Amino acid sequence: MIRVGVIGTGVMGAYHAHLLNDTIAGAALAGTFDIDVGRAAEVAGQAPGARAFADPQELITADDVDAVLIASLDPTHEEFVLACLGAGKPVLCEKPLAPTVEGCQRILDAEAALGHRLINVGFMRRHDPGYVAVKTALHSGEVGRPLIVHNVHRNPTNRPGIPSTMLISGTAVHEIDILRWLLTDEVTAVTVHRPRSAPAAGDTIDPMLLVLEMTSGVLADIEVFTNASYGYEVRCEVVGETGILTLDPRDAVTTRVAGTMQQAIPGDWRPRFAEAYRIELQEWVHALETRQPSRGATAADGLMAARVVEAGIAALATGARTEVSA
Ligand code: ISE
Repeated sequence: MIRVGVIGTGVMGAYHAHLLNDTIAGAALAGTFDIDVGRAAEVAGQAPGARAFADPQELITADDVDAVLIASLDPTHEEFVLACLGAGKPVLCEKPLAPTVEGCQRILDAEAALGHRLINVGFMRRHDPGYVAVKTALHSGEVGRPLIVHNVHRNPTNRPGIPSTMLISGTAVHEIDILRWLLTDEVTAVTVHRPRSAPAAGDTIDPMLLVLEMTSGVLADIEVFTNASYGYEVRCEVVGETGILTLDPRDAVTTRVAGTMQQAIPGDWRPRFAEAYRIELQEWVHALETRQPSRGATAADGLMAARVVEAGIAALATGARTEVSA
């Protein structure tokens, strides 16, 4: 049984805590920490045997915590991941690994100095059955080599006043990671185009369109629109030399009724990626139980994503094509 401590019990931390308690075989929720003490206690209170810690370092070093899941605010990730490495505890950190390239590099160096892998980054789409099927089909060669990848990432609403850079660091970062993984390729340069913004976006630049150049010569575009009103939607289409691969919505049922053809659209990412989150956690726990490396994203993947995000943020500010730092 892997006893997991969860740091940060906001939306995602509480979601993971419930999965660990109810669904994941071989795991138990051992404890929680949150700056909102009441919230940490509430989440721990739903799992028999779990307790709320008053101090995150205490949770990380506790004898009855075997592994740590970090879902706290982005700027806290580096400190907590480094503390996990210091305590020799495996850690699954929600994206981003750290908000800056330098922070990710410090983490990578600390893990390398330990000599064995302890870090996983929560890029859950790598575990989504739909994305896995697209990757399998692509690598089977049935559509030839990839030429272009179109991506769409839409949320119904975003927090008012959110910095425009967050559309790259918090939203497009999922596509950035999935493109690297899907194509087994690296991003070399980013350009960000900004159309007229939606009124609902206020002062935020939203939507925006990123164009990513890959080492192989593949071009990828990512539409990010976080105030799209109508629902949560993620799309991916790979244009190959001899055919097209399209990611289909999860569990889609089309209803034909009263002269219409309809499909429900989820309100946020949790129903869309429920299976991805479950598989991600289950595989992480299984890998820890069997002492095997898990196939989730590594600290190096977290660093590569941060480099592309950094280039994207610079490209947004200048409007220029920006090369990704090596
Ligand atoms: C959110 O920040 C996430 O990280 C989710 O995974 C993503 O799918 C969602 O669109 C983002 O807003």
